[in-house]
Amino acid sequence: MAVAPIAMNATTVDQARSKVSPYTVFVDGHGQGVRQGFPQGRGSMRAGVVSDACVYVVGSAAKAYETTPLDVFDRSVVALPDQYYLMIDTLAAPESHVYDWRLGAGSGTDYLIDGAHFPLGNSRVGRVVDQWNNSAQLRLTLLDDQPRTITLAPYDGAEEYGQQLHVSSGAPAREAEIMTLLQAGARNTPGLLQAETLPMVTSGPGSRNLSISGATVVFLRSTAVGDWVEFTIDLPESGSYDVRFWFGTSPSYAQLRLSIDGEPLGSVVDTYRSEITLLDAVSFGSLSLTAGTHKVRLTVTGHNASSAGYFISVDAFQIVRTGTPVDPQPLPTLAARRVISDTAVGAVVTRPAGERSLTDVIGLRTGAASAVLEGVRTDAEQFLVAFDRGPAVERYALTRATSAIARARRLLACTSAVDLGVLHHDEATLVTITTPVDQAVSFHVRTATMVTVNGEPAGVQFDAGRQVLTMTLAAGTHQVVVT
Ligand SMILES: [Ca+2]
Repeated sequence: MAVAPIAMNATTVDQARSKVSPYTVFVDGHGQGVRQGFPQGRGSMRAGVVSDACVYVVGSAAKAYETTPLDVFDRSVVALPDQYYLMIDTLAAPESHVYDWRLGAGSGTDYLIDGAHFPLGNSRVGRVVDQWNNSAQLRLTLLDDQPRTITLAPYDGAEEYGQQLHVSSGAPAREAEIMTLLQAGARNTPGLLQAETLPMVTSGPGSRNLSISGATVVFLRSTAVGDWVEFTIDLPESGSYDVRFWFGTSPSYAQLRLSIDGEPLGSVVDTYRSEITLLDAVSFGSLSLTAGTHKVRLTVTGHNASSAGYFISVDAFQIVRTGTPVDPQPLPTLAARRVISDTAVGAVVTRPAGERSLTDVIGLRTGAASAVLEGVRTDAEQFLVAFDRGPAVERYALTRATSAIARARRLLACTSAVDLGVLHHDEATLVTITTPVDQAVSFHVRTATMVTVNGEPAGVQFDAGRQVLTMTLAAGTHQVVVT
């Protein structure tokens, strides 16, 4: 299903590639053309509404495939800048093909599919992919009607780039759509200390930093029972602390125990494994510590009968006040589903907002007629309405629209199509509006006592009963603040 075409100046796809997306769609296993005379890309990128409420961008690259030219390859991205992205890949071709969405997934991270850890080289049918490292987290939720096979594989021919996620469109077809919700955020483990960043001494053996599964670890070249490595830490306050460690494993690693300021804590840990990888977090229990400097020592106590040596490696450890969270703050849970009508395709996303939740209706018009979807009627090419309660909206955004009604509330009325984004804050309503001509524009705001346009006070009419603001604007883009 092709989305409605839009008319704007196209930039080169090289810009789209470098600024928007490390993601690519493969057609029957083939990527986009790269040889001389067939420049990579051959596409265009166009922007819709760009506002505090929403950003909408479309990239098109149907002719980028040298062996299998497509009729349509549009990638529409709707971003709620502070919340999430919705990405819709729309593909159509004269012949049937299998489409394979490939996401450059980096290296040294954890992957989960539908909440279960997922090893490199495996495939699984799933819906939600989580990707973590020590500082960031990314979640992809596939909103397609049918389940997708997801594969985590090395980056073909460029293994130094780490891994790729492949999402297959399934059986060959002339048309395909891959709709994905993306959430990103920080992933900071409370009280995490990277071993390689701490002051350190050993009982004699040399040490150096190594990379294991993408993590930097302190590797101790220990050779006998009793060898140790000791880190110095500084605690800001006295109290009870919980202690966890992350160790590397290998066929030549030792058994070790932890002591803090000379006092043993927890059990002996065997870091021998037949694989070189990282152990899951090892908990050593809790102890009372005073504010100030402490010595955290790992001592070799022996080795597994299968191990070839006494080496150890330490990735990181965590010392947090007992009773406080030990895991990173997870990404907010969003409920999302694909929705479709005769005139539009999109998604409904429910997201938490303080004590309540908001329901976002996001749509792309699919034909010449006005789009009708989930209580929204508009001639916009793309639309977003975030419903609060009943017809109340937290934000809305419309690309190239003259009219929009949501649950019987008038959102927009004008003569020439505008791009409009409206975000209601408690203190003010932030509006970005682009009009191609001088015209009067009427749009919904909750209240209006004072209005500025590009920082200057402006004369407006406000219909308090219908909550509609009317103002005359010159051609161009304007920042409107309503208080
Ligand atoms: Ca580390």
